[in-house]
Amino acid sequence: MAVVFKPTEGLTDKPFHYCPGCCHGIIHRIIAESMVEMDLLNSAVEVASVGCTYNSYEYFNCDAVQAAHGRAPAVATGIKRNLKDQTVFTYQGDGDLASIGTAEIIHAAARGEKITVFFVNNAVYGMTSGQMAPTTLLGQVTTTSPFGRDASYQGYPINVSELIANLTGAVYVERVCLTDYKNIMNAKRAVQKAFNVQKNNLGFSFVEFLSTCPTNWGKEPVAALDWLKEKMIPQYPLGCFKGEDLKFDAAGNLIAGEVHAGEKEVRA
Ligand SMILES: Cc1ncc(C[n+]2csc(CCOP(=O)(O)OP(=O)(O)O)c2C)c(N)n1
Ligand code: SF4
Ligand SMILES: [Mg+2]
Repeated sequence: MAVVFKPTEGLTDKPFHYCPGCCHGIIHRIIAESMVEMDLLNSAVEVASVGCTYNSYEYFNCDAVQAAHGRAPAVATGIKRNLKDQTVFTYQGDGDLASIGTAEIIHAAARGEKITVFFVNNAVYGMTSGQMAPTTLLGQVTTTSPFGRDASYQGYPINVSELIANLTGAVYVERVCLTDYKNIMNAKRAVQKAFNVQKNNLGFSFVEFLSTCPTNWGKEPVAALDWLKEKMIPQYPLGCFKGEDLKFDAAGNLIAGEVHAGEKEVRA
C-alpha cells in the first residue's frame, strides 16, 4: 500500500500531551517539518519555556534546553553568542513572553540578537487553568477576569508583534494563524523565513501564532477556531510588520530586500 502520510523526523515518537483542538501540536509540526526540509535538525537548539509547552524539548528532535519562566530570549542569547553556527529558537506562550518575560523579549529584540522567537498567543495562561494574560481581549472572560476584561481595571491588550516591529534590532516580524490549510501553509512559510533570516545572519526574527485554547476558553475545537477568527484577528491583525521585502532562494540565501538602516549603522 502506498504511504500517503508519515510522521516527520523533526519530532520524536513521544505522543503530544496537548488537548484536542489545541494549535500547539500544529505549530510543533510545521517547525519540525521546516527543520527537516531546511536541514537544520543537527544544528538547531530549541529553548523551551514555561506553560503548556514546558516539555516541548521532548517533542522536537533537535538539541534543546529549558529556560525559567520568561527568560528564554536571554538563554537563547547566551547560546547563540557562543555557538554562532547553531540555529537557536525559543518557543514561548503569551503569559511567558508578554507578561513574565516582557523585559527579556524587548531587550533581546532591541539588541538585535540573531535568534528566532516563536510566540504562541492564545490569549490566556493555558497551563495554569486560564488566567488573564496581557493578550486577553477586552470583554474576554477568564478565571481572573470573571466579568470580562475591563480596560478601566485591567488595562488593554498588548499587540506584541507591533511593539517588537518598532524596535530597530528586529529584522523580521510576522503574525500568522492556523485556522485552515492555507493559513497553516502560510505559517510554515513564515517559520522558514524566520530561520532564513537567522541563517543569513540578518538579526532578530519573530513569528507570532494566533492559537486556540479550547479547554480554557470553554469551547469545542471548531468553535474555538471560529472564536479566534471572529474575535482575535480584529484585535491582532495578520500580516508582516517588518521585513516583508526580504526574499530568499530555495537554498535559503538572501536574494532581495534590505535590512533597515539602523541595523547597518550599528553593525558597520
Ligand atoms: C516565575 C513563575 N511565575 C508563574 C509560574 C506559573 N506558571 C506556569 S505556566 C504559567 C502560564 C503560562 O501561560 P502561557 O505562557 O501563555 O502558555 P500556555 O500554557 O498558554 O501555552 C504560569 C503563570 C511559574 N512557573 N514561574
Ligand atoms: S490547556 Fe490550552 S494551551 Fe494548554 S494544551 Fe490545553 S488547549 Fe492547549
Ligand atoms: Mg497562553
